[in-house]
Amino acid sequence: LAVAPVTGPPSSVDGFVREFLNNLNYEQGVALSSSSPNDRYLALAYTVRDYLMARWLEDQRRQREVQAKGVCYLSAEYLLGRQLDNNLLAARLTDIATEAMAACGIDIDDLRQLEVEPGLGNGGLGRLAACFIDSLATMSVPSTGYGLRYEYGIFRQTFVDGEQIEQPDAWLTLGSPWEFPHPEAAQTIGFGGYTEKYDDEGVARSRWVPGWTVQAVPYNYMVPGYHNGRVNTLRLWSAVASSAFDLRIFNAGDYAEAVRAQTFAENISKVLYPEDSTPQGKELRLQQQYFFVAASIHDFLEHSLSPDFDLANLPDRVIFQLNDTHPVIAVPELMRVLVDEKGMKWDAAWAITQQCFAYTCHTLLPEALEMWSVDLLGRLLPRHLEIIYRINDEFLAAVRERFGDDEMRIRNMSIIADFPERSVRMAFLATVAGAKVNGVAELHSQLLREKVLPDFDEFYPGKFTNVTNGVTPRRFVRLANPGLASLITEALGAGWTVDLERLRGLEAFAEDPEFRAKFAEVKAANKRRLSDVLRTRDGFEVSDGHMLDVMVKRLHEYKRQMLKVLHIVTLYEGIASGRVAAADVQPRTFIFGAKAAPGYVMAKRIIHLINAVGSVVNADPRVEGRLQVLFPPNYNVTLAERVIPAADLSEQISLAGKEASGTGNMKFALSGALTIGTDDGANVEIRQLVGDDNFFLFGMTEPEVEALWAKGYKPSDFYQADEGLRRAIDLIASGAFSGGDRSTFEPIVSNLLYDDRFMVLADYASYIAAQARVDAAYADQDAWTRSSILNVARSGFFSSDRSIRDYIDRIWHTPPVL
Ligand code: 26V
Repeated sequence: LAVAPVTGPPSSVDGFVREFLNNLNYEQGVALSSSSPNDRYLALAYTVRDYLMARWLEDQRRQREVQAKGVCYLSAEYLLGRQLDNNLLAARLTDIATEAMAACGIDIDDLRQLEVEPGLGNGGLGRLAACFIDSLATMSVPSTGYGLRYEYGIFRQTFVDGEQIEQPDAWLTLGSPWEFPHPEAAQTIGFGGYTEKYDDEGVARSRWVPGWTVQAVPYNYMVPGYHNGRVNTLRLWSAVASSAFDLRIFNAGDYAEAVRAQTFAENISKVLYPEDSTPQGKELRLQQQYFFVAASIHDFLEHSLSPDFDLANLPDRVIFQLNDTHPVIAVPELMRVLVDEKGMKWDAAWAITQQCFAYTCHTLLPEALEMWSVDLLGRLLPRHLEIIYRINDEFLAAVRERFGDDEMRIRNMSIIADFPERSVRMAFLATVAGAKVNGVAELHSQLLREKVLPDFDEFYPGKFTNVTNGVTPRRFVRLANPGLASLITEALGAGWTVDLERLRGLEAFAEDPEFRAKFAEVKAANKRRLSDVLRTRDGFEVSDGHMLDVMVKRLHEYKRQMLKVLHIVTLYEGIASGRVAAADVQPRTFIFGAKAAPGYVMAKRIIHLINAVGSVVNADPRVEGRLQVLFPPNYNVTLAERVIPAADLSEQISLAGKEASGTGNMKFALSGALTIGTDDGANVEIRQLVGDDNFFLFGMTEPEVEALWAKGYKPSDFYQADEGLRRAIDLIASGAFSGGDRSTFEPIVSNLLYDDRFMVLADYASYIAAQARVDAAYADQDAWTRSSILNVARSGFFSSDRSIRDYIDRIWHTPPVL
């Protein structure tokens, strides 16, 4: 195999300039003098690519040759963020590229701004996948990320009169320099049709005859490790019709009909699902899931194994990690391939399959646990349904053998649910098939075992484990927080980027006034940077001297943005009513970032309310500018990278037991923000590590939540009992934030008073008290800075490198290949 020579990073600015001009001339077909900013951005991206290419080709060759066990990470979402800076950093090209651009009269910052981030994910789950592939590459673990190349990623959010409007995210329009299409490596994916039994030289066998097929075309993305010369691959699949159009129909003049099949097929990778509320939507989503996992499994078997490989040894070569239930249809697909196509005996195939999969659960909310109706599955994937039935029959037989005919238990454990309609519980299927099942934070893993899947935990001792989430320090410290990164390097030397526990060394510096001053200056500079971004992006002015109180995450009732709103309204009401002098209020800017699923009506109302409260509070002269509410639209990874480093206070206020982990919470702690949070998800571990003195804890614990439900929760009792709460809710109900119209936010108010599934009112008093402690603490800036430094120093545990190490030790057993 011919491989380009492995070159190191270019040692000279000249070399980079030459390569850049080459790309501008020969790839973009323009001269520097007549090039557009986009031409220049693309040429720069191509140049960075070129320097990574030799390493990439070499690593692809090695992964095939070394035959080590590797990870196939199967995820429907990768929320990558911008690539240029990340790839420059990984390849040690940042300085050279900056100088080279300057030599061409270009400010590299202007080009950075042009990159449209690939928003191929909804939130934490997709961003986690992106952090994990970064760590896998940095730690030299043989691995491939597999997913879907959505033509439209997460919608672009705008506000019209304070209400969310969704626009399609056409991220590919101006060219996508980071991807490499490989149409020659396309896989054919079947759907529909029927199954049949046939006689194969005396052996009774089954096979699937699909009714229609789609081509899956892979697009490869480089995933460079940090400073280690490794480049892994992210492979995203795009759907292309098996035949472009029907020439007979076309010639007869019905052009729309002639391309109908094409449109239908290509819809599969058209758009990322922000929800799944319609039946048609559901079917398309199942198509997406099967499409990408089938393509990925076939791809792995075809390209990563030698032709004479004995499939009995498959578990020595691969672990397929299921990122939530979205890829779980991979389980019957591998069984189908092994049994129907490779002619393996069922029991042997099942033994292999059970060693080749592991499952990560990312939620506890029952409505988020996927179920597929048997009717739909049977129509779309008839053979897979048969296989699932057999897996279930054998599993339930084993349960019977162990526990007797305990029908209640059998019904509770069945992969097939009978109510409300007959359907497949994908989380159960993943649990039965997976070698390991993990939750994403200690508390979540414990609740998963004890509350969601207790029968399975009993039946499969040792199957359940925890891997607490993490975030990549490359993107979220080095790139997003360069000031802090330099300060840390100055204090501790350079190794911390790949060994984040070294941040512990900062503890001593927390006692050094000079260091504290420098640290505070970094935070101030980050606030100015954010302020610049919000000014150009949204026309906002961030006031000097304000505490930045930030809540950024998807809009969901369980995350309780409403609790934050009630806090703001309480502060505002105090001033507006004249009971509190504005001068006595700690100046704060509240920043929200949140997208609501387009069909999630209550979430969209809450967005409307936040904007409405902001309009009133920001414009009321009585507030004297001491409270400010900013809600920049379209929160995404790019904005997160500016907002998080500037934050003073991190809002992590979900109802205990509802947030599986959270990962934003970790990014904030690593940026020196102090957390106000409940005892939920990874907050628990953050607080244990940073210490109670450096964390504002409030709210009920998970057992207290359970006890209150058991006793009977009446939110109106809390409303009656708390004057501040009453005033805040009454002000919203009065129409004060809706031009006097009482109906606009009435559904929010009555939901809180009469339903309040997430116990906002029950935690209100405790939250307000904690916020008072925040105010008091912030008044002593030097002490706050000390706490802030300790947050950074003690958060090294939350590196995604540590998460990956845990996956390797507890689940994958795939040592790095150096
Ligand atoms: C999905 C759905 C879909 C249907 C409607 C309600 C609903 C609610 C939540 C979800 C989230 C599903 C999976 C997910 O994104 N989980 C997030 O995963 C992160 C990474 O592990 C974790 O930090 C977050 O706590 C968790 O919510």
